[in-house]
Amino acid sequence: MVVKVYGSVRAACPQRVMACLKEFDVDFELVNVDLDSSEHKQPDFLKKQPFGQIPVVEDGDFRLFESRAIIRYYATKYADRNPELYGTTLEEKALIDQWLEVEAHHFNEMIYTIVLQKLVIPKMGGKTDFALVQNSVKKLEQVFDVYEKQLSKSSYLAGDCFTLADLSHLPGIRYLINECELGHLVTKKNNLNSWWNKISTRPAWKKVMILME
Ligand SMILES: N[C@@H](CCC(=O)N[C@@H](CS)C(=O)NCC(=O)O)C(=O)O
Repeated sequence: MVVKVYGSVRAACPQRVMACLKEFDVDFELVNVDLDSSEHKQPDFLKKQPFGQIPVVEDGDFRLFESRAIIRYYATKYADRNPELYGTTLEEKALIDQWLEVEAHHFNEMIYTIVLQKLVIPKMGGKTDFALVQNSVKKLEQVFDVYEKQLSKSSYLAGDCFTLADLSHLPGIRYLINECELGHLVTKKNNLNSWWNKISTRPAWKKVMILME
């Protein structure tokens, strides 16, 4: 049965899920949810996701929301297809979870503010708060200092192979580089830049980028 992903191909959180499904070679159908017309706030959609956000997946009778919960679910369900992605020992899994939490609680907040201020608010006719953007950029640079140091010790965030922790960063960094003109935050750091070049050229992520086009 084909997995249904309710979302939008341009939105970061559904992209996280799609990248994961592609890594595990899971067939899915993207069911477009039109954010511009607030389809995600309508009663029918709120039955699937009570917070009115994308993505949601439906896999047969099973329904799940929260993109990071979804990627953990599929990495566990299809672990035999790619065991490294979510680790094989308790410690490997714990380190991947640690960096997934860093992504969710340190990195994502800054990306969210920058994208909101630089892209979403102007699109809705509002004005960018440049002081807020600058503040978020400063905090993001501090987060990237930590990443740079970590990536001097291992090729990927949670060790020497690509895992969910790296995958989870793909949509946010793409926004930073391709849509927010802040690519220099990545390119000026050697380890961070070579990590980005490795993770963003994975076939699974390239397939998500093709869907976007
Ligand atoms: N923690 C949630 C966040 C979901 C989220 O923020 N989705 C965005 C798109 S990337 C959205 O639905 N934005 C519209 C809104 O919040 O009204 C997840 O990871 O699934």
